Amino acid sequence: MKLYYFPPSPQTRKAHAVAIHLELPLELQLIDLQKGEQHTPEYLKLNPTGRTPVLQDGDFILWESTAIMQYLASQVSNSLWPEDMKSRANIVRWQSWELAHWNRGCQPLQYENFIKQLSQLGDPDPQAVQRATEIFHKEATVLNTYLADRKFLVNDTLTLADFSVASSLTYAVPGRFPLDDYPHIRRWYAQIEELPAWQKTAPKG
Ligand SMILES: N[C@@H](CCC(=O)N[C@@H](CS)C(=O)NCC(=O)O)C(=O)O
Repeated sequence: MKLYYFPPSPQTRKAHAVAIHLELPLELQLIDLQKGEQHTPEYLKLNPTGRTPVLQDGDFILWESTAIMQYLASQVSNSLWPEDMKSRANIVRWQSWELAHWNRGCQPLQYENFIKQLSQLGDPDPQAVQRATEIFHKEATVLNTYLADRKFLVNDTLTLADFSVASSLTYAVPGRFPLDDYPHIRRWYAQIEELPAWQKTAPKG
């Protein structure tokens, strides 16, 4: 299997981390978003949305990080993606929440407070930061409360749900995410940061 990836991307990170955690052999092909390689005709044939990651398994092409994580984790029996329906539905619930809601707070904070400065695109837009901060607090309150009496998100063991929700926190420090009031999120995320697969996929520099 081959993963078309951009290592600094949180969406890439969660798929790549799952493969490393499960020790699945993966060929890696860099798609440099900074050079616009996601827009080449060859790449758009693989993913018409022009985004990373993409997984190729023979003739089978898959885009969208959540689908890729589930496909990777279905290759071998494991507790990240357990067999029973209720556990799987619970995992998909958190993966859906991450992309639909959590990421809507995290991604703009990451962009405004960190990426813009890194790419010399100007100062953060205060209105965009305020909007993202409001969304962040609303969703962080949900996550923090849920984690208050849980070690991990599903079945009190590490699952795909944790990799998904954690990926949005990749740039929490340089993106100045307001996490001070969310001790359960910080405690939970500290455990994820201990994982070798998370450390191996941390953005460089
Ligand atoms: N929903 C998609 C989002 C993928 C995504 O937004 N990838 C970003 C990097 S984090 C990307 O490739 N952006 C390139 C672009 O939009 O031109 C997924 O989960 O795979």
